[in-house]
Amino acid sequence: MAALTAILLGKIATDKTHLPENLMYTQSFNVPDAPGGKTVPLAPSTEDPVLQAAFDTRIDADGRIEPQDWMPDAYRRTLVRQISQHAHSEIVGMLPEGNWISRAPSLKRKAILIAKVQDEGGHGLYLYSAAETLGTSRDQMLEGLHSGRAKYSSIFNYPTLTWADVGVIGWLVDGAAIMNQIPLCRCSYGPYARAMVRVCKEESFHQRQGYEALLVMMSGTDEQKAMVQDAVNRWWWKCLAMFGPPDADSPNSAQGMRWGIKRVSNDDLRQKFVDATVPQAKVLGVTLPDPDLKWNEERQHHDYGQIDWNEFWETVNGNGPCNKERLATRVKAYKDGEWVRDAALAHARKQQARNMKEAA
Ligand code: FAQ
Repeated sequence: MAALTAILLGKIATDKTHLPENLMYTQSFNVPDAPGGKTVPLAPSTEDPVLQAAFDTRIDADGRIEPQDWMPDAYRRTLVRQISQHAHSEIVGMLPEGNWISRAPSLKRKAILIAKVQDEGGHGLYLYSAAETLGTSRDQMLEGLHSGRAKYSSIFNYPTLTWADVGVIGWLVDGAAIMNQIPLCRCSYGPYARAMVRVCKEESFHQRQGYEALLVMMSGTDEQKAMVQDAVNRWWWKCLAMFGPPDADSPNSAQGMRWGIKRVSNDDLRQKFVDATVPQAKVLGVTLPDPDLKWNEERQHHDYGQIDWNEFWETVNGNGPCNKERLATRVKAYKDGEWVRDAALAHARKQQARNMKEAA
């Protein structure tokens, strides 16, 4: 148990598991850009050539773009798309785990879960704020979500059937989210990059709490162990799909990487996630449900089996098991909160009028 605790704290590797230092938790996964990662030619631009050249120079020098800076329309649109989808994922992502707050097995677990779900709401707020700096309003973004036009992460359209699902979401879903988001801390758009620093710190804690909850269950009864294994079986492939389609089928990747918005490709992040998770599963004592999963000495990576991309696209396009329920819950929450928003606005208007009167 002492060794497990040490691993959990991310401090040491054990002889038994050969976990390299810091491999357990992914706060440290700041991946250098692949050499040649910027070889994609610039898309032909219809923008002002002088402004465009200054923008390109800044991007090539790995500089940051800030809200007041000139930027091509396509760059702005890509950021609004990605950041708003990311924000939607955070607030829809509150729902599967929120479902277990009233049924958490102890006061301690309930308090942790409430804090985690609240953190996810906070991440949504930082991200909506970052997207607003690009000139889009929160109402516009929420309208996109509520009408089904905007996407959010596929992973949140699956049900949380048992308490073990909550632990597995922390371990694997937050784990995959961190793997994807650490490189976003170096995104070329300043407000997004800065929001991600705090988000990643919190997500790392989320992952640890999920893993710790699973470790406790895996030292329990046979039923508890079976419950964890069942949850891992149901979530594993969905987590691999979270990273998005294979690079060859990813229409946005090349340009996103050229602009320094994405830093690491969908497939490379997925591979990193698999490589990091295999030793964690071993420590936990669960089997990852993939008969093709094995270490490839030549590639120095794990090989893994085929992801069901048909299922992924069905889910992304609104036909997953919980899509309708998730969207209906968000729409209802928005409607139910209308009087709070109205009251807050009325209060702000009154305060502003009072301040103006005092200043006059
Ligand atoms: N689900 O060309 P690409 C979290 C769409 S936060 C649904 O590769 P891109 C925290 C994609 O939007 C999880 N749709 O696109 C948490 C595009 O459609 P579009 C969310 C997906 O943008 C934990 C189309 O497929 N994280 O978990 C998915 O270059 C626990 C083609 O794809 C982020 O949003 C998917 N999985 O790369 C909360 C991170 N994958 O827009 C609660 C930021 C792809 O053209 C509990 N986002 N699509 O109509 C990103 O890094 C990128 O946007 C990717 C997609 C990697 C998600």
